[in-house]
Amino acid sequence: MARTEVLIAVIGVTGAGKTTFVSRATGRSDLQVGHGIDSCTQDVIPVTYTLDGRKVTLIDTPGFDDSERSDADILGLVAAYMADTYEQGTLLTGILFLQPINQPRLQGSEMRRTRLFKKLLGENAYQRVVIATTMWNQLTETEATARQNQRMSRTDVWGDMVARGAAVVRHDDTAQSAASIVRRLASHTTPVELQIQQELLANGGRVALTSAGRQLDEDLGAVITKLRDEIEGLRRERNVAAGEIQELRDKIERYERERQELQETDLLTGGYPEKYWGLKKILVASLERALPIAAMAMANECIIL
Ligand SMILES: Nc1nc2c(ncn2[C@@H]2O[C@H](COP(=O)(O)OP(=O)(O)OP(=O)(O)O)[C@@H](O)[C@H]2O)c(=O)[nH]1
Ligand SMILES: [Mg+2]
Repeated sequence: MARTEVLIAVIGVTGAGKTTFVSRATGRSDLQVGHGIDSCTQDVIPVTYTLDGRKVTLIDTPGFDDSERSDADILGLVAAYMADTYEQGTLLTGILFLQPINQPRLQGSEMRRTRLFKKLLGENAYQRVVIATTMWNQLTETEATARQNQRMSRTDVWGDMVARGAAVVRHDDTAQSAASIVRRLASHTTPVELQIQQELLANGGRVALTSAGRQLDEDLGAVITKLRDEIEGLRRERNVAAGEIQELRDKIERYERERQELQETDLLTGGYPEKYWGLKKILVASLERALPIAAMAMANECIIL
């Protein structure tokens, strides 16, 4: 028998069209859609509606690559929400990953964020992922199709997810298109656990110890090294404005702060914004209950090994 309740996480970079999708699907016109270059959604926002007689909740999330907040902070927010719902036994039915197709080319930042999403999800969840491309009306059909195919054919972009059952579909920004995507995600009858949910439980709430946390730390380290190399290169040149080097130093400082922040994001004991204390409390209670079970599971794994 089909489960009656459907829970779908909507993820993707800032400006991908996540809130617009939720608005199209639910028919709600009061959701805050972004205008201009600044990021819009600042929190994890579940929106519930009814589709084909079933209760469906779409979880809108703040996009990575935010203009105001670091990726570490966003990862912490998403992780806290996922840990909380996991604790309540409310598992996801599927994940909708939105990707704007009007990016000029496959940039490093898109590759980094895609990698981060994969680590958040874990390979076992790929079959529950629908990758929907947005912004088709911003470029020609041929060009958009070519960009989508390129991403599907490369294993370091979506290829590995597709090989494990992820679907790639075009979303043309209409209510019909949104409904057909939600139906596809809702067709599964069993819930799915995300890697980050399992890992947070196993690591006592330390985001930095999850695969996504490690990936983000590695990426930040690589960006800092690149910036340092750039400074070295500039130093060797003549007539370089001091301001140029200072700008790079400021960037390094910002990324180092972000890295530090990531290390400190602990959903159990501290370093987390006050407004999530409620979530923390729930998580502490859940861990107290779940840790013996997790320990047993790990012991079983050792025996199998
Ligand atoms: N052309 C086109 N524009 C879109 C589409 N989806 C969203 N937009 C526009 O893109 C802008 C950003 O959309 P949002 O829905 O706020 O994006 P978001 O992913 O929620 O962004 P954050 O909340 O910052 O993470 C808005 O101006 C939307 O009107 C689409 O499919 N096609
Ligand atoms: Mg939004």
